[in-house]
Amino acid sequence: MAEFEEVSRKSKLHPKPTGLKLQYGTAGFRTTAKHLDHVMFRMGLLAVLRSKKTRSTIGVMVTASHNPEDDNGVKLIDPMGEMVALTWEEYASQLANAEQEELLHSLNDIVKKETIDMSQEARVIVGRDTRPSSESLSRAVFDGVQCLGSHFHDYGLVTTPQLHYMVYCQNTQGSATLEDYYKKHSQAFLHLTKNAPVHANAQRRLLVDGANGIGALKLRELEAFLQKQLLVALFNDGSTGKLNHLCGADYVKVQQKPPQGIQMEVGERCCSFDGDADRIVYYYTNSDGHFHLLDGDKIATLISTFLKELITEAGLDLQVAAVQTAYANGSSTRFLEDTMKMTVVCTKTGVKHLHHAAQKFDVGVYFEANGHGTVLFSRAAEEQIHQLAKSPDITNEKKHAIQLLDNTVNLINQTVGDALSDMLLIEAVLAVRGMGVQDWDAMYTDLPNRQLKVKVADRRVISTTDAERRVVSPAGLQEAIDKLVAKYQQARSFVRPSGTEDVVRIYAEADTQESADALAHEVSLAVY
Ligand code: 16G
Ligand code: ZN
Repeated sequence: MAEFEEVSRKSKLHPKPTGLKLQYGTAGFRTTAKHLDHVMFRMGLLAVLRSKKTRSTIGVMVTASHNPEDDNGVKLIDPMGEMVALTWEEYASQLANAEQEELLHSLNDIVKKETIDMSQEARVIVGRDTRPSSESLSRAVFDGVQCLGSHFHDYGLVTTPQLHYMVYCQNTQGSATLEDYYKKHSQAFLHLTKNAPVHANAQRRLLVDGANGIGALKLRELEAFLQKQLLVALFNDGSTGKLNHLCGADYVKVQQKPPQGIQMEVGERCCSFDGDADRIVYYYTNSDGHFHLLDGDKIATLISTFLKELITEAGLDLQVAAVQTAYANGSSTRFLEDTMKMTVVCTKTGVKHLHHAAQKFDVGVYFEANGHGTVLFSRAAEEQIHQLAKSPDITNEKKHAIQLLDNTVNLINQTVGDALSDMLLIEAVLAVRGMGVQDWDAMYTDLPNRQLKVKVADRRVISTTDAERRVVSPAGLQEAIDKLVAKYQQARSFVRPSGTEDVVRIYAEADTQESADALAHEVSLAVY
């Protein structure tokens, strides 16, 4: 273990609090920033091993997304910009939880299990969000990488999806800059919006709540590439407010109300990012003061309808499917299946599950109701679109559709949900179709719904099946929920243990808000 001498020395500077156990959860490690220094150091080590194993660049993102400012977290990004493979999540937990004296043993164990050639070069890229703790925690990652004799590149402040994209570009094109990211997305946006009816140009004003986080900083950078074709009024830009505090996509979605710090006029289109800008939700208020939320389900509907129409107009034979979770509003599922005649798949919560399911289709549109999502095109579908867009012998009508489609592909960050690229895509679709936010909202009417969370002694006593829609244990709980649901019209409810917090989450929907609220409350009592 001579090659680990430096690890042994440096790890003493990043000591693990004895007995502390953390789990690589749905979106990596996430907890109070105070407990994460040793985890960061060790994720630096693990990223090097993963890089040697895959002979590719690996990403390490320091962020806790929508969590409070004092939390932090870290996740690893695999070679094609996707979430790290499942077995490596387990190694991550194993390495993070090894007591100080077991660290080298644990490291060696992974090297052996994966038959890693330690002489192989490694390359790790690192990014971080704007939390006060993120800078020093990312230095702990660098320490980990360096003491295995490897190189890292620090992208500094970036959104999570930007780092995913940088990993992808490094491994497919050999280089990756933020400027390339902005150029690619803005050019596709400008090409698409050139096709907008003239009156739609006047509507391209958008109010953005930056959650006082990294998304606000990066939106400012993106704006410089947009040639004033999108007029952004940015609120919660981090200059005064606290990250995610009373603002951001998660707050707006869960509270079903506007963020603080935004000044919205009736009918104005607004959106909120989350703390690392991988989620987005839209909203507006109508003339009688009602708040209307356009969440991930509405976004998926808008985008998949647009894609399906273009595919049909271009004469392509590609299957468009939508991937949702149990949180998807029942009305959205019905609209996609019954009106749009689309295949709809339901998976467990967590981006990786949706991403994998979406990969099975020519075009897979996946969105969580909370606003995290993107579109995946199979390699064959993408190739077909690019080829046809270049073909000289197609009718003008088809040509128009295929060029829109081609630019749409270029506008999408396929590695992961991306608030910036999703925002540009939504804005482009609305502009091209000459739609306002109310027209979009009118595609279907959401069923009233309510989310609650309850603290329980041990959330792991609840286990679920059928993409988290039914409880397996404790015995009797599902029957109790079924009975409660039966009391209401158009009702549905489920409970699931959170993958990011020590709570059990409850979702209920029904024909009226009163019923949805009452059902959620009654189900929460059944969980205790
Ligand atoms: C994480 C997930 C998100 C999921 C949420 C559920 C990623 C990148 N993020 O934020 O997709 O909706 O966890 O949280 O996978 P919960 O398990 O606490 O409800
Ligand atoms: Zn996030």
